[in-house]
Amino acid sequence: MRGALIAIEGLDRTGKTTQTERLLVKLKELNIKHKLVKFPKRDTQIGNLINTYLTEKSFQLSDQAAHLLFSANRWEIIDEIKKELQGGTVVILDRYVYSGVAYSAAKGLDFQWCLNPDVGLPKPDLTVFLQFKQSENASRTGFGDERYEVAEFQEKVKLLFENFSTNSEWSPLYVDGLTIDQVHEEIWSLFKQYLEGLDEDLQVF
Ligand code: NYM
Ligand code: MG
Repeated sequence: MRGALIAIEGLDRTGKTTQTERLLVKLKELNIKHKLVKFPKRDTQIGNLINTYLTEKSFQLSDQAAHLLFSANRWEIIDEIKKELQGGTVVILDRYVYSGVAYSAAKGLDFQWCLNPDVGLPKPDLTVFLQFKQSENASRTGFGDERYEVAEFQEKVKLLFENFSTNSEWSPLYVDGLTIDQVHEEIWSLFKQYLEGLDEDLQVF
């Protein structure tokens, strides 16, 4: 049995990080082996560059080069993730390939071109996509000042994410009007069937 690979996806400010933290607490309580990986993973050399790109508007990089850095940031840690899965650990991803494609394609890059560098990465067994039914997101306060944290751009990203909604592992979760606890309960109800681990091999993008 291998561990499940679970991704939490969504636009900025939809509560991904809060929810992944809640999941970790629960998994700890239940004594289930788990590992969280947050992408971009900013504490590697590639991740450092990405962090500079996101936080310093003066750091100039072509959209293509930035895109490839985000993908490289996944590839540089994927063997470690696979090893954890083989050892029976549940791996939770806070953003993954879907963010990679949606944010770059929203800038006008070709969708398939955006997916290509990630082809071969393992597909999650479950992807929970946090979203707002209303485009309430656009008017939400609390955007930081990183690159991309602009309402109009987020609307474009949202449309691009919709391309994945036909994937079999894709589970949209509307968070409008729900409390943090309620969202957690919803995620948990999707999540719990994967806790025992899986026999089938990982699929790949
Ligand atoms: N982002 C994230 C991308 O543009 N491509 C990617 O492959 C990934 C993983 O990074 N606005 C963007 C989306 C976010 C930004 O992520 C930082 P976070 O989760 O806010 O730290
Ligand atoms: Mg963010």
